Amino acid sequence: MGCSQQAEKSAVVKDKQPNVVIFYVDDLGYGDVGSYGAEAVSTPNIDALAADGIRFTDAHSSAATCTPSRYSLLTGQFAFRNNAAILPGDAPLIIDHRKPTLPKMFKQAGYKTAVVGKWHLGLGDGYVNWNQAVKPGPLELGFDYSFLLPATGDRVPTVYLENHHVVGLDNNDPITVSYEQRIGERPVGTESPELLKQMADLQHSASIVNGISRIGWMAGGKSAEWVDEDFPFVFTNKAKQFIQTNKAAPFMLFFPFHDIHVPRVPNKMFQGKSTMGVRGDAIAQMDWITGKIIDELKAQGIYDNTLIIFSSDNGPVLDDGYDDLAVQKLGEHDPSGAFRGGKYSAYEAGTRVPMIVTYPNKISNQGDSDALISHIDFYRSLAELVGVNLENSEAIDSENVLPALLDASKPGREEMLEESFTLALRAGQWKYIAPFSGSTPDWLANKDIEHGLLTEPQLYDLSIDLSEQVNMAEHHPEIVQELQARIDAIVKK
Ligand code: NG6
Ligand code: CA
Repeated sequence: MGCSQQAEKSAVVKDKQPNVVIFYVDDLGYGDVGSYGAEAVSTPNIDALAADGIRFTDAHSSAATCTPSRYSLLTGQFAFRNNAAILPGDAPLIIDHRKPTLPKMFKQAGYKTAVVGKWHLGLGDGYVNWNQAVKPGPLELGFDYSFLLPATGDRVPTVYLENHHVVGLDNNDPITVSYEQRIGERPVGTESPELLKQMADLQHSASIVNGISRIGWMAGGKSAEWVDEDFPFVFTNKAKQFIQTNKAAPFMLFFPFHDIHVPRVPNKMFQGKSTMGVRGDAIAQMDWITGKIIDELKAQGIYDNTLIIFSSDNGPVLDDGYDDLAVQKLGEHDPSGAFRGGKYSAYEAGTRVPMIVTYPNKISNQGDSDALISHIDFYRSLAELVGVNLENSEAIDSENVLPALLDASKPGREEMLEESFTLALRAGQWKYIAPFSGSTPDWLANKDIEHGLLTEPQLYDLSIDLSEQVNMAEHHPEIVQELQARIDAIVKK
């Protein structure tokens, strides 16, 4: 090959569109991985990723629960605009498939797209018949391939959905799902506790599948039941296959984990890997999965040209419905790091989560970044990365923070909305939490969680009070008013 040909080739290789992989862990807290201070479990694969890129210290899921966070990530819009809240397992798809989405944006740039993992954004357009083609769903939203756990591990139906169809379904044993009443022949948690691997609260005590009682009832579908302990291999293999098949094309892989959501039933390979019981073992399992997928990128020679984002959909929770000893075995481990609250909470730990970005071909300035970033910003930032111009009405809440994703010294947002059961705003040194006038759901009020829902305004000065202990609202009524006005303006946008 002549000199000029070689130069041409390396220019082509250099300019080749990067692949994008988004690892989206479920309920992983700021303090839950080694590179963010965890000692009770080791996470060598995630720590290696952090050492190879940028470790963010002020990055946030857009909401403190799963469905709203995922909604915002895939649409670039706040969940409150569509009343997106935690969904039952038989809910219709809450994203309008006729509107722009993150995967459609990637397809415009010529990407192959896939989602492998937990969905929890609803499926179908009303009643879902699990025995026929289940749609609209991810394929209609712009994913070329999908392999899903349809809702959550603790919700029926406990089957995998590949593209439009339930995997391994026997037509003579059709599936029916109900969130209203008991149906079918399966035993239930309230009556047959002797069948359970973990005892559960009333909400999680309906149909028993694989020794775990779930939320909701399911009839039929015996041959299609998943085995929770197989998740690490099933999902990892599907992601690896997608990477192998599409290694030559630029691709976007969205990999939302089931881990470390309840029920936490890690494979025996990971049992005892941490000192804090199954919650820690599920973290070890999640780290292993992350490593295997990264190994595949490396084996294909495409790791350097892949932008990887590793983060979590909301903050940490210990007791989320099952007696799995997460509380009793916690020891010194602090899942939320120095921050107050956790999953469901308006305080920082509701949304402030670990976030790591790598992209060896492009990131020159690695290390820690304190840029303020919301996952809602992925949409516009990744559009910038792949060169797609967005419509005016598209991803209206998403900001372009691509410079900060590629350089640890670059700033992120100036202000940021946080969604929980109320709204909160970060601006400069301030964190303002709007008063909550609704009624706190019983299941939340009864939990040992600092949800931060108060009828009066809260204002914290994070520059001196990172763990939101001293409410300054009464001392700074003008700041409260100003920040509430900013929230009102964002809501009206
Ligand atoms: C809650 C469930 C909780 C969990 C959560 C969703 C009860 C009492 N609690 O309603 O167990 O499933 O929903 O978690 O039912 S999330 O990470 O998907 O938002
Ligand atoms: Ca979650």
